[in-house]
Amino acid sequence: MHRPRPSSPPDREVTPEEIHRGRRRFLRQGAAGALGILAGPALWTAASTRAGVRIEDPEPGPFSTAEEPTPREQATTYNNFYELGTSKSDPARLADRLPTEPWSVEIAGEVARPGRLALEDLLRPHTLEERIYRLRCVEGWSMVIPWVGFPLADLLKRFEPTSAARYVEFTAIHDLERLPGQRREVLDWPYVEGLRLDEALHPLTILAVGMYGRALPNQNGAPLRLVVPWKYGFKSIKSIVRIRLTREEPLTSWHQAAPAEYGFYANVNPNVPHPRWSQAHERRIGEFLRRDTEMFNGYAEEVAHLYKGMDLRERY
Ligand SMILES: Nc1nc2c(c(=O)[nH]1)N[C@H]1C(S)=C(S)[C@@H](COP(=O)(O)O)O[C@H]1N2
Ligand SMILES: [Mo]
Repeated sequence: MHRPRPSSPPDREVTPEEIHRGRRRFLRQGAAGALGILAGPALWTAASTRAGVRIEDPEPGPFSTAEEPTPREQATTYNNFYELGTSKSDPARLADRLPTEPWSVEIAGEVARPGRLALEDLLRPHTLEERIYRLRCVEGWSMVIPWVGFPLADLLKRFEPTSAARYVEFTAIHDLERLPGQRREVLDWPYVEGLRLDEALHPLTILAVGMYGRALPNQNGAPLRLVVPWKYGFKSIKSIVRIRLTREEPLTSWHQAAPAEYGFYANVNPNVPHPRWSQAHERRIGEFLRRDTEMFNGYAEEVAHLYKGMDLRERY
């Protein structure tokens, strides 16, 4: 993550590994423009995040599971993305209906430096990492996905949250003309999600721009999505256009739609059933036998302290 930039050489001995990386970076600076490779920090362009563009050399990030990733084919054809339709096959089928260029993100609310940035300017200072995370949907299926992204904390800190900021609200694209799913009022559009500020700043929480070594396919939330691996999949909001720091707990779409079924926290918890089904087991996409669901989706060691003293049945 703290990879030295070419402009600021580290004032210690340069290791062979760094020389190798430096040369690779140099080579891809030449190749990037010509081939449209999603390249290092100085080289972002609007085209860099176009779905499917190859991501060169993301750093291996922390917290990756050693489990086998779900086949890419399945992770990109079995999706929930209600803006494109409510069936699992709609998002891949209608992916080209999502307009992703140009893309900008507004940073608003309780920050010292609010503003709207073109996506490439938002991304430029960040170094991409690959993190292989489990993702479990509230419906009872799960996947293992090699994400490419960077810690949300790094981005939030740039905009300097004020001392009044306690939550982060995320809003997804709203385009009634182009998004087929938004013609139906299955949710009160746009899709909104939220985190407590300490959850948002947790080092597991990332903004993803890619998966499987390539820029995000539209159906997986291009060009920018949240990934919060210890929470049910619906917290990992896709196609983000606004990030707002707030004093109050945001009203999230799924909670608003069905408050008894979907809470603000939505932590993966095998001990707290959904009102209509158990959450004790899950089916890993591509596998036949069901697995036991783990507390906090297997990330308890990293995140359990965030909820110390909280009644997780009350605050589901
Ligand atoms: N904007 C938006 N984000 C969304 C959704 C959605 O409908 N709209 N569905 C959520 C749900 S329920 C899940 S399980 C995950 C699925 O992510 P994936 O398709 O990349 O596996 O996206 C989440 N993010
Ligand atoms: Mo989900």
